[in-house]
Amino acid sequence: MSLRNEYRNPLPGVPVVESPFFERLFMAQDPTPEEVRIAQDLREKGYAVVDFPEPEFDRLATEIREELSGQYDWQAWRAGQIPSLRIQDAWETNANVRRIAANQHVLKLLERLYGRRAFPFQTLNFAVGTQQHVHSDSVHFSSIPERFMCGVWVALEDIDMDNGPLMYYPGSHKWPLYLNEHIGVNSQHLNRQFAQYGDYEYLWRELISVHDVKPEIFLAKKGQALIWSANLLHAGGKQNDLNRTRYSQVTHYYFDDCSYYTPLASDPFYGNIYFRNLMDISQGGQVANKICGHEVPEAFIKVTVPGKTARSTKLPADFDPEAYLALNPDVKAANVEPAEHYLNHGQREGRRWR
Ligand SMILES: O=C(O)CCC(=O)C(=O)O
Ligand SMILES: [Fe+2]
Repeated sequence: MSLRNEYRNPLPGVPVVESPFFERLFMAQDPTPEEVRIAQDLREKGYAVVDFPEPEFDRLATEIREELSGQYDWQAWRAGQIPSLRIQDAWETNANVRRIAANQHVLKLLERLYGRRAFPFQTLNFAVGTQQHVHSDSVHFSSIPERFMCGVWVALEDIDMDNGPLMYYPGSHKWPLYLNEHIGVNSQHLNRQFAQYGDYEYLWRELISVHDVKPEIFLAKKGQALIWSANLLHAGGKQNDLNRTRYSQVTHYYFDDCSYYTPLASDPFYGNIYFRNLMDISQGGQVANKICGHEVPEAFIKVTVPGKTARSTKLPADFDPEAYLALNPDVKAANVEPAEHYLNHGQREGRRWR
């Protein structure tokens, strides 16, 4: 009987690579020296660099660049009107993008690192640097139990200091997940979605400063990939040369048997959970939200849709339908019942009624 069968993991809800029982759990799988190196890098630094395990990578990279280049708005980018050029979920129409996202060696590796089956759920294809502010993906994509998410970023051409390299802060993945309640925001009372994002950016800058961590820069060669942990702080470096491209693909992965949600728009103990309705890119089909082997009841997912609890079901005592329509000409033009509109939409949108 193998060690794996004898040892009962006391924390199955913590990714193996981030578990206090890592040594025992990971080693029981008889990893190769390369797998041990990757696991230790992820555990200690929050990222690991690998050669993308696809023998035809060069051909795929060239084809993806050719196939997608016409879909970007180069004019707006060169005019400085948009911060980057990206296509979300190109896997839906592009077989090469899908093939990279669903690479079997990557999926197998992630399964061994995390202790659960991995599945790709989103792709982003960039033509230039993202120049994204430093951030943790955990405010966008998180899971219960937490940290069962990772990104795999791969260079579709050589990257240097002038075409917006990826940057990251080693060790920052070990910090707690700081969510709405920690930054003192109830997302249901913001006047627009994600309005608190600037508060997160301020927090991340302050954390970097107080921990005195220095960024590392990934000067990737075509075909080199970087796996990052859910909570690793990372950013897109400045693109100094606007005439250059920086073709890259990011695939975001989740793991089986979790609930998947967006913390930015969730305040669970206030009754709002932005559950995600995911597609498994590798196998097709929807992925159910689960907790410890049980599907989250549909009724719970419905009733916790953000926006519901912040709504009052009563009209203000002095609500005047005529005044409401006069103050909101678009509502009037839509020819809807004013009181109903106010209760279902207007109050959340912060519309005036007097
Ligand atoms: O490619 C980059 O510069 C950053 C991408 C990123 O942050 C992400 O996809 O999560
Ligand atoms: Fe990110």
